[in-house]
Amino acid sequence: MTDKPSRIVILTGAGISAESGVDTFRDEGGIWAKVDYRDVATPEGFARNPSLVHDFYNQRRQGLKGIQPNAAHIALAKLEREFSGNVLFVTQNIDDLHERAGSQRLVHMHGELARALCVRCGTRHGWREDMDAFSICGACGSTGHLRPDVVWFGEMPYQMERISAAIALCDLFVSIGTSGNVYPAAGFVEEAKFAGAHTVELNLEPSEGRSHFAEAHYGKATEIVPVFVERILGG
Ligand code: BV8
Repeated sequence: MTDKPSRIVILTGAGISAESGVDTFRDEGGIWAKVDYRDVATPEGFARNPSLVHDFYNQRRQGLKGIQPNAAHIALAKLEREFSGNVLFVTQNIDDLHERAGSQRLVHMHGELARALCVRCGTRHGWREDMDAFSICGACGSTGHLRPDVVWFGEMPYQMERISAAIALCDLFVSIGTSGNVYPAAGFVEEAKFAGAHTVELNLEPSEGRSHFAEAHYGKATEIVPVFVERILGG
């Protein structure tokens, strides 16, 4: 990275929350090693067995109570506060660690664990307790129409136009803690390259998309992300 960037887009995945104690998906012993994503992270799976899906997300939502943001989340929030240019965080994660670390310009492209979506009236609202087929929508009062406000496989991620517009204008694209398996997020690095941005991967190990990045640093997010942020702030 030669000159000081002015517009940064930062994509994060499960790896940035790993050191906070949140399971990743595809590492050894990860979430998809314990449960079939087709059963719990697709609309078809929810239609087939809603209580299995509610249990899957209730467990993960309860887990939010015992975790804290780590040094990587905190460094990114510092970058947003102190950087003179423009930063947008795009996370695939559905935990709330970025916002709890202080990040504000944040897009949860795969939704949020601590929110509910009513399929009857379309309202989205905060939801931190267990959810089941008898949960009542606070907006329309109906029962049995709530689902977790997360984006399942086969569903359109949130705020894609805003994300693509930011990538088209960025001069630095950083990918942190993602295996680069899931689209359209995994394709963002190529959009950034096309826009002429410098592209950087910060991960524990090379991802599926490693060949697309101009620069890469491998190690634990709590170690390499603060160093990278200081380099950007230091100029
Ligand atoms: C869609 C939310 C279209 C719920 C999730 C091509 C183009 C477009 C779509 C597709 C395509 N090819 C295939 C598709 C379909 C599909 C897809 O990508 N499938 C894959 C499996 C091939 N994509 C979709 O279905 C998407 N929707 O395309 O819609 C459309 C168009 C029109 C109209 C309607 C629809 C929706 C995808 C979203 C699915 N939802 N989750 C939930 O969380 O339960 S995906 C799930 O994977 C999570 O969101 C997760 O964030 C995401 C990505 O995983 P990662 O974050 O990367 O986690 P992973 O474990 O894989 O990797 C962790 C990494 O961290 C590792 O590399 C590891 O080394 C590293 N790490 C570990 N520890 C550390 C660390 N790094 C640093 N420090 C550490 N300590």
